[in-house]
Amino acid sequence: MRQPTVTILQTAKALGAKTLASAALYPLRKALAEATWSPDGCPRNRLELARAIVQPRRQPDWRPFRDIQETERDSRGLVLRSDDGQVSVQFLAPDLVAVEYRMNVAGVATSTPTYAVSRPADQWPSVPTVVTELEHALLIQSDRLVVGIDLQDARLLLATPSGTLLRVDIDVARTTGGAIRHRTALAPGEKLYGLGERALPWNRRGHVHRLWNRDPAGYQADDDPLYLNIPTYLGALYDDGASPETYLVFYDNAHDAVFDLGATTPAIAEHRFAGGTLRYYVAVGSIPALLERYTELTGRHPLQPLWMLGYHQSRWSYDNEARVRKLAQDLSTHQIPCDAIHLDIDILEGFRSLTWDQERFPDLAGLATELRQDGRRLISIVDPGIKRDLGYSVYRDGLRGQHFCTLPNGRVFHAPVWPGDCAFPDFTAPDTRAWWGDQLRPLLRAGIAGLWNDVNEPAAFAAFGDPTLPRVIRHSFENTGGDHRAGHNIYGTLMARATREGLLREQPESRAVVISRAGSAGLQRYATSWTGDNESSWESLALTIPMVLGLGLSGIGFTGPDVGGFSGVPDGELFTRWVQMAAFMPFFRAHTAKGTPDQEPWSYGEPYLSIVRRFIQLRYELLPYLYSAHWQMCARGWPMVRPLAWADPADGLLWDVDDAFLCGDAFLIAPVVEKGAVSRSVRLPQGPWYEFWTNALTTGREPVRLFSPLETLGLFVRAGSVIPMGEIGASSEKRVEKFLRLVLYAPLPANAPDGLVSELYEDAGEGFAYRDGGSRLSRFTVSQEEGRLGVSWHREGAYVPPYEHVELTVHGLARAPRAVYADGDRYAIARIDAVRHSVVLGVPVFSDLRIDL
Ligand code: MIG
Repeated sequence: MRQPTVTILQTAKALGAKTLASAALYPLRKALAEATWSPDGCPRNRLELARAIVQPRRQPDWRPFRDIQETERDSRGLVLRSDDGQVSVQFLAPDLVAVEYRMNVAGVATSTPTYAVSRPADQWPSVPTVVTELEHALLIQSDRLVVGIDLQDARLLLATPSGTLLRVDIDVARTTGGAIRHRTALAPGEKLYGLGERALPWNRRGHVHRLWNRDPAGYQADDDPLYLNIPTYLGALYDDGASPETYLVFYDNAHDAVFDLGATTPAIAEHRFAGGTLRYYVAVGSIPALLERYTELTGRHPLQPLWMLGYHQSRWSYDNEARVRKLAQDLSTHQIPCDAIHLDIDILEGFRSLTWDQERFPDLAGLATELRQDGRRLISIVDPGIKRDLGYSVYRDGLRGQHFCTLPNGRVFHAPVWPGDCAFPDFTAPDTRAWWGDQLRPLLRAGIAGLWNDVNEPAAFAAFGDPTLPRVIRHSFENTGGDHRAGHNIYGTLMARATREGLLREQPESRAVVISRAGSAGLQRYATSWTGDNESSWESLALTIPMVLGLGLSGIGFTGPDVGGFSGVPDGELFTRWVQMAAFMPFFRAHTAKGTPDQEPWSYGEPYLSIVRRFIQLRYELLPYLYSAHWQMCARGWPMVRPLAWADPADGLLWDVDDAFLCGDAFLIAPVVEKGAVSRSVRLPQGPWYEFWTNALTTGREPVRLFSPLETLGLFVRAGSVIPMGEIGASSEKRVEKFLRLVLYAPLPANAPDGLVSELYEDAGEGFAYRDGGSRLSRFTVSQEEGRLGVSWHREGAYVPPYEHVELTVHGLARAPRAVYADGDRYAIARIDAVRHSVVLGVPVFSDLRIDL
């Protein structure tokens, strides 16, 4: 039996008969709304209405786009015109091109504003290109990309200057209804990655993907779609032996879409959109370069406060003050570091969003202050649906200000969610976003430090069918007008935007913490996310890796799973394995459904508690490293959780690994994802790599079997890395930063990675002083010559950290060093660990370190 059913039944009791009845009726109400209004928002007559109900969907009749009659060169590329419309090719950078087909379709509005792109074409520097005219074709090229255009059927191909074909069109077509289809040819060895959050293997080729945000009410492997869909994917054209050519394509169209990536026909990728414009971007380059470009276009995560990287404890729900206090007490008793406690919907007054129950939380502000003494913060859930209740000020106010989504006749539309019938703010309206931000004030003034945006697909309770708003619902689109077909997928993104903007207005000194379940391309500018209602099962644990990888390759780098699983009950072993893995993912939160037993680190007794504590502590020791990896994400769009192929793209076998991942530049995590298993095998990228617990060395590019009993996690460190570490504390704020710990993994003479650079980013961990020089970037370069190991430490930026000394550990030395010099002065070795070939010593902050062997 599927476990989510249990959850629904359990929660049904809490809902009451009225909401249940309205969920049962909702699919009919929705169908009726959709049939009553034609796509352009006009009421239908009775005959049409009858037809629309009886025959809701006609088969689309695709018409290809063809025959270009006129070409016009402009500063970035070309515009080509035909009777069917026009095509433009614009270079934004030598390695990034935008292609747009504007197809004439009578009576169909084809464009709504883009909410994905944050840097439009006119904000990119111009790119020198060369155009070559051939008989029935044109070539336009930069020094990185060639676009070829067939003038007869208006098809494109994209290639590298050396002739590798990246994307080859089969055709571009549309229907009279305004649907679009773009088909491209797939090469035999081509692999495809991304598309946001999917319960599918990491390589998306061979699957049909729907891009329509959906609350699946619990999901398992292969369920599609889920909450957060992104029309972006990365292609790797692997040709035995060499590094593959990699490209990224992003379709800037948030309509309902289906991407059939070689499922129906292995050699064809078919991209169908229910409406909008066919505008896509293609970039070429290495994986890191592609993510840099993609996030230059659609934006990056803003820096999170350091405490967001701490451990979060959640459940549905810690539903009264005494329970939250008890939790905080338990965290202290069991010495579990923790930075945030989450409050779920049971804190609300009758499920009214943005409120809290005064009886169960009589002094929320007092509670928040009390928790802060240990450096712990409260995060509160905020749902978009506003209960239909004239006695509830948010509803009254929203009605008065016309902030809710309406039917084409202007009437506010209501759909059932937790509180019963709800109205939905229209976040595509600028004044509604501002209004929403103001509604957050009471929660923020009560000391809530972060907001968790749930059910913003948006989800509605429907006994069957698509559990969301009808497609005819009207949206403002910055006052240009449009409907839910275009407004659905961006709903979560814009709710997150309104939330972030509200937070920044109310607390201009704090980095706004927003966690959003749903979203679309560009969500990363406003929020972090998590992988929704997973299951307490080993399958679900394993699925976390491809899900987080896929999100990261789609620009959403700050995510993580409900640790332990949301629905169902993990045993101590499963919970422990989950903690171990998620300790290396950006969002590290234990969470579980209503009605399940306690799912806290101490819920399983020993030996689990000690192991779990050790890993949460390790997370805190690694905060300087993790914060730096998170900074790379914010500065360059590199996700913290990366595929193994990132480190060694030339190794073709790594492109299929989705049961291991990299965390930042230095760590590789190969967790056990099978019940009872104490070992597993993994193929490492080119090394050498140190096994973390033993310092045993592995060269990489061959499968290794690793012994991983429950006390350990498969964890490797890249040779030549310098890992910055700190101390453990009750929370990130309570750590003592008397000195920095630098852990150096010596490169090996055999294949010393030449000039491998490790980065350490530091700032105050909160606030915006980093924007005015209040940050510091350190670069460590390790070099090795005969009998000598050198570390150079280059620092940039004015931030002054609280320490002056460094505790340096060097692993992997063949023998005890003869002498160690920091900036010319000799320092004594404090400890030698002969088993792990390590030495430890204290040195001041240095620029040059020399170890004589
Ligand atoms: O309809 O707020 O994914 O984390 O605990 C379910 C209750 C609503 C879904 C979220 C989950 C949360 C739950 N929510």
